[in-house]
Amino acid sequence: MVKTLVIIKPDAVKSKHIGDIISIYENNGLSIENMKMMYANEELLKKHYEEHIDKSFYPSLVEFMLSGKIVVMEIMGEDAVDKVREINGVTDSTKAEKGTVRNLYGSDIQKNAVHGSADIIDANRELNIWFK
Ligand code: IDP
Ligand code: MG
Repeated sequence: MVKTLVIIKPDAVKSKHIGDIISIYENNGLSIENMKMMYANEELLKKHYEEHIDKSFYPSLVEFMLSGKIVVMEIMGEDAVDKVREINGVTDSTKAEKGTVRNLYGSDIQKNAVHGSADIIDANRELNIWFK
């Protein structure tokens, strides 16, 4: 059993798909271990997205992530990190495989409905940021 971090982003919260998205994880055998709804802030986002700080899309990404409430979840299960990434689909919603969360509820490469940790090291790092 491993743990991973999922964030339901402001686009999917605004479009009222929190329940739909949580159901997809649960129906795939994953468990919601902890969950909270909140506004992000620049300090948390800077830590969370540290690998992207120098990218050209970073300011716009921060603006998007601050544009509404988010739902932050600790999700547990066998192979949960990779399973969530598979369920979420690729970063660009327009290229995400049919039936994935990003295909169903995302709009583009930025407004892509959900975040899922990249690997186990990142999952632990991110869980410590959002649930410390
Ligand atoms: P991931 O969320 O699939 O792991 P990352 O490359 O880690 O994708 O990027 C983090 C987030 O930054 C993405 O989920 C997306 O919201 C945003 N993003 C990534 N690449 C771009 C881009 O080229 N333009 C605008 N936003 C981007
Ligand atoms: Mg990433």
